[in-house]
Amino acid sequence: MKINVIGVPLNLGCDRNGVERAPNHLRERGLMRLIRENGHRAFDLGNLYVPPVSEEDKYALSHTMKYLDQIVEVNNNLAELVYDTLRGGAFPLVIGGDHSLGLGSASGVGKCYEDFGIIWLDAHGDINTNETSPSGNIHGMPLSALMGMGSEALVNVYAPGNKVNPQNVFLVGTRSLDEGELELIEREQLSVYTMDLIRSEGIDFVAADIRKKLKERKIRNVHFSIDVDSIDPDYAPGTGTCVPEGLIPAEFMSFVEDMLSTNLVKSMDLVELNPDLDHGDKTTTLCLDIIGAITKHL
Ligand SMILES: [Mn+2]
Repeated sequence: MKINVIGVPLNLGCDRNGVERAPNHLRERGLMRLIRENGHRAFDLGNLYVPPVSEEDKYALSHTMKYLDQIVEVNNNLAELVYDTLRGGAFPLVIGGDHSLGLGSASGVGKCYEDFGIIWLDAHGDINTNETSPSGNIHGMPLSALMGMGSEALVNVYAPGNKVNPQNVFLVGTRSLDEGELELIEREQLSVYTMDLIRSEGIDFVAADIRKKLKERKIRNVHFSIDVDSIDPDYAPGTGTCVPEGLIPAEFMSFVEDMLSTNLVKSMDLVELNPDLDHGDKTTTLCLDIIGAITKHL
């Protein structure tokens, strides 16, 4: 398969330094070689440009969303690059950077496949809006914006209006939700597979249920967005918003392989690795293992 690696050195969505170093950090530890060893034609498209901005301008455009202007700009460019990659018959592998980039990558997928679904593997919901977000950090808002909720500036990135039907969204590994997010889940009847559910029913049950729903809803294309914080902090400490009681790596890998075995996954994000917060190279090594496992099954 032809794989285009797209680096997004974006930290404005989490408002914390370090995560922007992840794409190059992974490259320096053999990212491209690893993908090619699994038999793919892999191209490194480099890093997207992130406009410089001073901290005192973080609320320049909005008093509820930090760095709105810059994040919209980066996501608009990312969407186009993902769209072009798909149109060119390649698989976009987007390396973050913070999770606000999910808005751009899934928007690019949505232009290519109108009826696509999203699997969001994450400790958090990332479905706050600018009105419900306790922090104003946009990395907590991309998934609601993709469903057409919240700030118009985010909803209308790349193309006007919502990009994905809430029925086609699957949250997995969830264990930290804000009040507004809980309300949105209830209102939209979102498919949420919490850690509590995974602990009681097992990760294989969750994967089977998602496969069933993908089939029932006739979803033939999936964007798979992976936040490193879905994994338990004992194994993946190098990320900005750790939440205890996460997936152990074996469960994580099993779920990822199960989803890839559907052959419906057309693009992926791997986000929120922060080398500055890592214990040695523990989380980086795990991320490389994950990318190895992903590309083995593509
Ligand atoms: Mn996230």
